[in-house]
Amino acid sequence: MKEIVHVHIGQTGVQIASAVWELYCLEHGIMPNGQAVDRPDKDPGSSVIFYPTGGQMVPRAVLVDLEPTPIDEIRTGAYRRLFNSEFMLTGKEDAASNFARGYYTVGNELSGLCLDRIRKVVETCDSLQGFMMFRSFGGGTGSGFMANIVEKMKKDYTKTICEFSVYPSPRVSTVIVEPYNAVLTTHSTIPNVDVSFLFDNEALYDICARLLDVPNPTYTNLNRLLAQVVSSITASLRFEGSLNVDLIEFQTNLVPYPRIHFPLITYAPIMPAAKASHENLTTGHLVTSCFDPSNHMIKVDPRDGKYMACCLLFRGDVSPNDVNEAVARMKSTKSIKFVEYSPTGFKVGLNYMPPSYVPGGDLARVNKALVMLSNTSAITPAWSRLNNKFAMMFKKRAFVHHYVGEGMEESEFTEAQEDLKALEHDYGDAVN
Ligand SMILES: Nc1nc2c(ncn2[C@@H]2O[C@H](COP(=O)(O)OP(=O)(O)OP(=O)(O)O)[C@@H](O)[C@H]2O)c(=O)[nH]1
Ligand SMILES: [Mg+2]
Repeated sequence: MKEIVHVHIGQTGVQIASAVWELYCLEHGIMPNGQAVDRPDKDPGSSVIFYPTGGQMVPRAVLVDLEPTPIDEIRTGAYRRLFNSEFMLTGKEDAASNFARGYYTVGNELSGLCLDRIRKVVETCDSLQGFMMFRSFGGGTGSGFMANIVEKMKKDYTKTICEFSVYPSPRVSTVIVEPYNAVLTTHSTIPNVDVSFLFDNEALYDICARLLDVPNPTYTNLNRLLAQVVSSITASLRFEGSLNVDLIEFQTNLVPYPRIHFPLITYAPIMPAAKASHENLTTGHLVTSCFDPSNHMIKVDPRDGKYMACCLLFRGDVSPNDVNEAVARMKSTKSIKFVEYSPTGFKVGLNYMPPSYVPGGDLARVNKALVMLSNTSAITPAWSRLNNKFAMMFKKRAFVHHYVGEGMEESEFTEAQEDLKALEHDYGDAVN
């Protein structure tokens, strides 16, 4: 089994860790104190993400935040004995929503220690497959510190680096300078990250309100939904299946050009806990739902673009015949356009392990699920939205002095702006 190391950065990264590791523990029969219900050798897949020590299973994970509050919640919460305290790092003050503080000043002080702890977790692995990083684009730590760390990790390791990032929502945003942070971090991380999965909080809020009957979702609601997606992506690395897809295969299939590495995520079924027993869920229904924009984790319309690649990762009670039929039906749908150089386009993964139900969670208990990862130019408007917001503020040089005061040159803003404009064009070139 090839291991993966999770790295959770800033408030978003750390709070997502709570949801993701709660789910991983449920899936692998590990109690909040790290004790396995069964002997670990009965579940070899657990070693992909946990390592055994002193009679308990410990996450192969580093949690780091420049301020203590989010990690202190874990240190005092139900899962306080699960994580190795050495792998939970906190500083004294946050990056105050400022990329430059996360990258240069405050962040740079903690980066050496953080890389050392990542190295220690890597040393628990026999055959490292790659890293999964979690953070927001909008926070100073998520944007700046992540950029700092990942730049150094790229020099130290040759393994795949995937990221799960919260993209600033068009409307639901708590930080004015998020477009700056998002553009600066994308410019800085794009050469160092292999695959980036983006989640837009507004899309997640909408899904909770419309599909899950949670009209006023909290971060916990959003993060639990997000955790099911993450789990479905890593399920094929942890559980048996007839067609398992590993990290390198994701990268090979999803990323036709190095910079075009931001697949769109959709998940199905998204239905409330109360509805489960009334629904007869078919494989065809899962596939159709995944092409429905209302299940997208980022606000874009797939009909606006062309697909370059599409991975369908099924889990649970799904037969290859049903999958073939459903995929053939989708291929003949006129509204789904693929680029000419990728006419077949679909990569399928089949894993036997159904999703786990989280007690008290919003999602229904189901026997099958599908996560679709599609590289499509329909994501371009999401970049344009961000670039326009950046341009509006930068034209007036609004808030720029906060960044310059933390050691950044104004020219970095211009470079980042040009790079992200170029990304919009790259998408156009990739599909035409
Ligand atoms: N999905 C989700 N989004 C979050 C969560 N916490 C914060 N956000 C979003 O993340 C952005 C703010 O970034 P944070 O992650 O709080 O910032 P940080 O990385 O800790 O950086 P600083 O606090 O500025 O040092 C805003 O867009 C929030 O809406 C969370 O638990 N889940
Ligand atoms: Mg913070």
